[in-house]
Amino acid sequence: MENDIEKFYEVALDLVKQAGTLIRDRLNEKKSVEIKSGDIDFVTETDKQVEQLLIDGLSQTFPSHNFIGEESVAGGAQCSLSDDPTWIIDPVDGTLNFVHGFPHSCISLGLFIKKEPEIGIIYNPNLEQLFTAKRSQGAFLNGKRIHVSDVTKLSDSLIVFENGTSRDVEKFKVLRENYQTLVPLTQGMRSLGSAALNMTMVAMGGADVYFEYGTHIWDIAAGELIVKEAGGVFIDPSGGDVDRMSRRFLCASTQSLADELCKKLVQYYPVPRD
Ligand code: LIP
Repeated sequence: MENDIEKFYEVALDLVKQAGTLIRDRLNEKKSVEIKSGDIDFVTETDKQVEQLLIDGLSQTFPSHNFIGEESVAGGAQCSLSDDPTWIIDPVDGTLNFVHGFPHSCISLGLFIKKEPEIGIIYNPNLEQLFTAKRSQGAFLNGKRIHVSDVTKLSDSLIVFENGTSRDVEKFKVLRENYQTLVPLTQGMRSLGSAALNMTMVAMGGADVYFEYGTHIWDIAAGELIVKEAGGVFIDPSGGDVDRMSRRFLCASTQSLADELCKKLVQYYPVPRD
């Protein structure tokens, strides 16, 4: 099994680096943008080409593997996780950033086997940041081991807070209430506009906690393993186990910080689920 994981990882990493050139070379080009689910949920030709490059390359080498890709699902493909090896792909996480030429967008690629994460790769080709993890083997940034911070209290924390792409009135009431609660309780709030890159900030100890309502399984699939392998926690925003299809999660440097935040949050349950 270990040899298989190594082979899966090597093939995937090579494809991610190839696909990354498409994002890097086009960051400052004019882009044709389509609106997906309304508001500011955009998709570009690059999103689709990156996803196709990854699926074609992986299925050629591993024909029995399954896929959950953001743009394939948007095109009507199934979004269901079986026990079989399944690659979960966000081809350009931070698409709005990419459209604007704001260099915080990345490829997020996770491999799940028996519904558990085995490989996580998050690559921002604009800034040459490559975050990787294999289960039980640690988390890395450009080959250097990373670890979450040791922050245990909200009053010592830098928190990541995203508005997301929807402009749903009910969701914004909850966001506004949580924002007003958390600003005075924390040292600062940040937002990169990419769930995957936000998760890598927690994994490398640059931020201490990040939660979001409205993400999809492809936003978080690689980041889950990278945060866990860096020593962090990955839970539901109300505490307890994450339902990966629920479109809500929280990751943090420590359980005590996560627990303190959960107690302060007004909860929101996105529909539909993934
Ligand atoms: C993005 C997420 C981000 C969220 C945005 C958007 P995309 O993914 O990574 O966390 O706040 O609304 O969903 O659409 O750029 O792949």
